[in-house]
Amino acid sequence: MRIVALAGGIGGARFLRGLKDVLAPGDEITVVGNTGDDIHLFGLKVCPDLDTVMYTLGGGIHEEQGWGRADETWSVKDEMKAYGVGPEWFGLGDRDFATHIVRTQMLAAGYPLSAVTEALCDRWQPGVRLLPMSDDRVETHVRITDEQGPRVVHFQEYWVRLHAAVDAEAIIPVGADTAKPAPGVLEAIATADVILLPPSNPVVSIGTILAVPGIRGAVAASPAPVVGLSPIIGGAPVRGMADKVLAAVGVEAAADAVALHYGADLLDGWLVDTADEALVGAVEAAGIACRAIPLLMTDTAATAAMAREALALAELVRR
Ligand code: FO1
Repeated sequence: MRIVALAGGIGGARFLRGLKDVLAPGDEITVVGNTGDDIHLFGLKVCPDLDTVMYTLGGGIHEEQGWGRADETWSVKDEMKAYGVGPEWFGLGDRDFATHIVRTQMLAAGYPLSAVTEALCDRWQPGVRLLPMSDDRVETHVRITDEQGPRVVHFQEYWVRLHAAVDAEAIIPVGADTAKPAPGVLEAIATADVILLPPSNPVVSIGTILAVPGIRGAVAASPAPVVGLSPIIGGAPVRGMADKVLAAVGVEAAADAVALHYGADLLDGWLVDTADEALVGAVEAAGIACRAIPLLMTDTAATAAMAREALALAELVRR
């Protein structure tokens, strides 16, 4: 079976780890990763979501944090600080720096991001084919108004430095409108047997992937069943601050609202948490098959059970 998953960072990566646990021999996973969170820092290209998937599936992730490397040290960051060079608010550790240096070197030598990602994955052997959504630069910016007045900040500044404490007024995936899907993305979607939307952020992760021209249409047109898992449980994000960016696109932080935001043209099936069982009817009324199951990724067994349910729902709704 060929499975395609569109994934953001921590939530997506953890779900994929559970999905890998329930694969049958011969099954293949292609992950289309969000690159809208990418940021250039210290002259280096940092791809947080691609790296989070690669490290999580490759065994190098800092488990508690969910991002960055296990057993990390911070000498370079400390030295930069001693020179007065920031930003201090973004945690790049020594081990992680090596990834960004290799990536930046290869990009400067002319390799596209997809080829660079493949080269990095040669080391980590994540057990999936990891494709960036695009080789073109896409950068999510967020419009806010704070004590400095109305302004636009990079998504990482909004998320990490400002902790999404101010309202996001607009989410702008800069460059998405002219970006092309990376090589292999549309082909993987067109030939998939199942397409999964993990419980990643529906706006700044999966929404950004779908904003690359051609990708949403390919998913909607694919004969494969498309099944998503709600990142919202009981009206609040499981982790992160998805409610803030949902508000910016006028979507309520509720499991049914997120399904309707994706739309019945895209989704065939939707999983909500048992806490949201009362919302199943509203999702089904919109033409999307819906089941309520435990959606907390508390450990690998719980996550594998979610993946199993997603694949079972896909079979049920197979077009
Ligand atoms: N998240 C944080 O909350 N603080 C950080 O300092 C931080 C640094 C960081 C460095 C590399 C990387 O790959 C990810 C990093 N993240 C950090 C996670 C990241 O900001 C977001 O969680 C994702 O972009 C959202 O998917």
